[in-house]
Amino acid sequence: TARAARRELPSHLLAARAAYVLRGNDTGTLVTAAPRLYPHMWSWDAAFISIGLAHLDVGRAVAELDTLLAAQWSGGMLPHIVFTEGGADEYFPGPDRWGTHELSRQAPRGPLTSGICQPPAHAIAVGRLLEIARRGGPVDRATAEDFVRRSWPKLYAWHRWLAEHRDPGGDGLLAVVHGWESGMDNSPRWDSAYAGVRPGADLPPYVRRDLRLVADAGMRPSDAEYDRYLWLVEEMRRVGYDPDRVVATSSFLVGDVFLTAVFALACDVLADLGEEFGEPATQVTALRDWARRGRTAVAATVDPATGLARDRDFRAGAWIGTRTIAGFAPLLCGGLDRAAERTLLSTLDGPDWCGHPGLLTSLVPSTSPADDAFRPRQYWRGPQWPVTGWLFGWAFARRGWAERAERHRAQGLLLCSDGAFAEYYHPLTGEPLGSLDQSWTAAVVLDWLC
Ligand code: 9YW
Repeated sequence: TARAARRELPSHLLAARAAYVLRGNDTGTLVTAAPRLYPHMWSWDAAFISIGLAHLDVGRAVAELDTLLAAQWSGGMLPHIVFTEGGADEYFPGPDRWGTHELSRQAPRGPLTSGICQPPAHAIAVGRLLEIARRGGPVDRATAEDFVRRSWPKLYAWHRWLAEHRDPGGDGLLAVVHGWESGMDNSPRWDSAYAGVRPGADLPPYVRRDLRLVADAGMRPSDAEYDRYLWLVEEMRRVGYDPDRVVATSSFLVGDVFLTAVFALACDVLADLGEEFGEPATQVTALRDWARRGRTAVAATVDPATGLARDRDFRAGAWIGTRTIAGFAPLLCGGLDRAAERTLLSTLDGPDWCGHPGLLTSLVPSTSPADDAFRPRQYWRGPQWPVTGWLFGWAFARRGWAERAERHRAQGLLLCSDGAFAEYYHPLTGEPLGSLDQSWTAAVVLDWLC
């Protein structure tokens, strides 16, 4: 069987190897997302990576988030990529193509960054980091507590930016202006919205670099997809990355139910930290309010026919009903009534999802194995991603579903026990896919193990 063919490392070797991966990808001030494919810092990767680092060295974990926060735009946005100097030629689109430092007054002049954002998992990471540090000695504890005080206002500004500039419907469903912002780059969630993006004849030419670095181009997005990705960047350049003009002009504007759920969760975590650390009551109240609005908005997207949450294409004025992992967003943040939540949980456990008879492990696949859009080897079109597995497991524990969280952790460890720390895995065979030695995979494995 597929399982018998897989090597399974014992826990202590797996942990040692995970630590080695994080060490190997560490440039000193940041851990690159992956050794070759992604030689920079990605925003939500940095959040998960800091959780893994906290198990090894709390000071280093704090430094990771400090590096990201140092790249925060003056308006509050945390950029989706912080570019390392050395890696600039290795990855496309790099800082020249984004040109944020030349085109936007809000962008930092150094380090250079991209001009979009990613899901706000950072407060979740800070909360977890503090928890881990408090299990250590007084120095770890003081380091983490000092960091919470230092980072809280910046994280608050980041959340406020999302609430103020990314809620075009005014109901709490936060929008992305690029599939990259969702963190699920080529998910079939975005296919219909991308179909409405028409790259102009004046799209400046470019050369992809990612294809040289994966064994099989079929695991990566297609060229037609890349043209659209780059066209959206071009549109943003033309309005100087002004947040409201971007929302007004982008040919891609989609209410992202998964990002909104992460936001709602992160707002609550940040509010909890704010209460504990005596941050301004008005700001704590604002966070609670955004969390509530987010949860309500997520619940309101649920398709009465399937029970799954949906994204909202604001340009087309249409719901997006593709069966992807985002359909389970309400399980992350709550907000459903009991009956609806029970239905969604049984869908999750059922044969179209985690209970699919062909799956090697029961982590949530990125796309339903029962859907026509399912491609088991292709990126966000079917593979299981350890990092989203961690997020669901953590949320289940927070929601009080201890047994479900524990099952999730065991299944995640089983998937990752080959020690390859792949970016994503074939859900039917467990074959490691995409980049190997991916930092956030190593990080979540460390957290699962410790
Ligand atoms: C790209 C770094 C990033 C993740 C995203 C993932 C992928 C980058 O890698 O996107 O160039 O395709 O989709 O979520 O942050 O790990």
